[in-house]
Amino acid sequence: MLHEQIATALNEQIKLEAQSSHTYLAMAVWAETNGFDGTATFLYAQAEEERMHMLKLMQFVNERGGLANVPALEAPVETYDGVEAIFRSILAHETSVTASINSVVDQCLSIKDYTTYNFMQWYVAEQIEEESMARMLLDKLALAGGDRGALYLFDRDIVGLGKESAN
Ligand code: OFO
Repeated sequence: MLHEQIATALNEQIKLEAQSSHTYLAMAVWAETNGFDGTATFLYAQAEEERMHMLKLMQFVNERGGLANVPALEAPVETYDGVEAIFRSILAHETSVTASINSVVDQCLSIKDYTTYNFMQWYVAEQIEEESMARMLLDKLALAGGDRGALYLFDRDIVGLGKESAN
């Protein structure tokens, strides 16, 4: 049976993953309607991935005798100053998701819930990947320096990265 404190922490994480999916979806819509079709494809795939992160947590909570909450979500930001602004926002967001996951892991250790601790290691590894992907894309955008031709290539090349990360 899931400890109440852990059930609460996991439900908060479920909400955060759902909010992430929602946020990526709004970013994808912005990209698609502003001529960045490759970036939109990448972001739609990220939105799906975040939904999968949410579902995996929900199933774990339910399987361990808890009750997964289907969360109410906040309306995401819908307008962005450009692709770089999107990836800056993604990095800040993913950094906060990592902090939240670390907090769940801390709580698991403090109450000796080693099963959830083990389960959460998948999320710990996933966050390393998500943060490093955002940093790598920001580095590429910094190199592009706002040049239209370079941005065109960025938008073309990001499609493959989205497929790689959607596992
Ligand atoms: Fe679920 O990893 Fe991003 O938020």
